[in-house]
Amino acid sequence: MPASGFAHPDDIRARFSRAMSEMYKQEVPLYGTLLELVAQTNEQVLAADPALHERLRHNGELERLDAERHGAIRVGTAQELATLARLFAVMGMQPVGYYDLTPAGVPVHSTAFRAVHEQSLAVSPFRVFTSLLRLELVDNAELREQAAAILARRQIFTPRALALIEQHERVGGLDEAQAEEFVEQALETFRWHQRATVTAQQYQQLHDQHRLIADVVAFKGPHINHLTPRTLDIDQIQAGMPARGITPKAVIEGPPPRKEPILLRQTSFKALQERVAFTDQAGTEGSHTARFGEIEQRGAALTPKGRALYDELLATSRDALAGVPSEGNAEQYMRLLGEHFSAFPDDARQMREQGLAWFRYVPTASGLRLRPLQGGLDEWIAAGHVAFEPIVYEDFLPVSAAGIFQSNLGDGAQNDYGQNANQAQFQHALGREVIDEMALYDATERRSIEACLAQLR
Ligand code: OOG
Ligand code: NI
Repeated sequence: MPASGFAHPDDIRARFSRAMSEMYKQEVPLYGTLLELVAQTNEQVLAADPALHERLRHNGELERLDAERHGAIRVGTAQELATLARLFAVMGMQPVGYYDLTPAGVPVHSTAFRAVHEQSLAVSPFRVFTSLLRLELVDNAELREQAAAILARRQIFTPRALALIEQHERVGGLDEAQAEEFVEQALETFRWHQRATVTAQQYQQLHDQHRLIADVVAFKGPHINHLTPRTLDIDQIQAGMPARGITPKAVIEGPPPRKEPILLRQTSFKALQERVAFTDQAGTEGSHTARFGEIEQRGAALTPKGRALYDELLATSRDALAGVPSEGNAEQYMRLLGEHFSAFPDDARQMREQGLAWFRYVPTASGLRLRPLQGGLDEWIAAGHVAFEPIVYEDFLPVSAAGIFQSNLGDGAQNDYGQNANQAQFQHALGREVIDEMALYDATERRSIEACLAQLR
């Protein structure tokens, strides 16, 4: 807890995510259209399911239902990544997990900056999927050096943002006025710039190497490339996008629809072609395609055992589909997913008994009435004195992230970077280790068990 007089990091994060949403709606009007569709669909789902409505109201989730759950950026250098880590720390966000995107032909590796404690997540779950370009994987030495030189010249943070980060580190927090200024200044790093920093020809060379490289290198900063609200029915939105003039990606990433949702399901609209000005042009004669909108629906966080089963079932579903999921085989892919995932129990009790998911435990009214109780958790659950519900998954999925990248980078040229995970190198750039997400779910589950024991024994 910060000392009194400091703005709470959770509040700074909540404010920042609202400011980001306002900015992005203005920058990408089609994203505003997606938000309308999400709000309307959520309303319909709630009207048709009073029990769900009541549960969300009870959990305090109703008010922030439509708020963004995540965004994504891509940076070019170790220094940029390390400074971002310091910037996100002001908002109580830490790097969780390591994602290698090279198997998908995308020359980046990534982490998710997010809150780590369930109480902070309840205030604002906003997270930023952050990728670092891996120029070392580009085999054209001349282009590699040119890109590195261009990146070395840019400063993606405002002087005031840097000063406020230092202030936060020096004294351990920011007061109200500083926090407000911090949100304004931090936002500048994520703003879109129509003016590129390279000539049309340089852009073309970077683009020919990989569209992602052009996106990272040719601009003043790591513009936010999408934001992602939460939906209560992702299948309905996927089906409803075309009627609103929104072109969805071919398939929803992640597990198939289930009664008891697991992990993360995501879909997006395809990136828009936008006008840009290169340095050797007077007007905006150029164009660039990078920014889009996404939606997500989250379910249970899985234990290592549950995650291994998920990975296996996803891999066998994909193997059974000849080729990658696309418009042409979308229906077949969804059918295969459904078939293969019948091997994953679709029931919280079974998932718990088989150790497939993480759970939060709470004493029931009968447990509280009859305390002090003898015995332990399993007996109390059997007797109805303790209830449990899955802990929500707060992270990302590498295969899904690859699908999102590919749909917005264009399905065209596939590069081959082999399998090239290098977590040590990523952490060296970041200036610290990433947190293991499983340890966080384990700690959240343990805290809820300890609270039950303390209340009921
Ligand atoms: C990030 C793509 C990954 C997700 O939700 O899995 C992602 C990017 O395009 O920069 O956002
Ligand atoms: Ni995303």
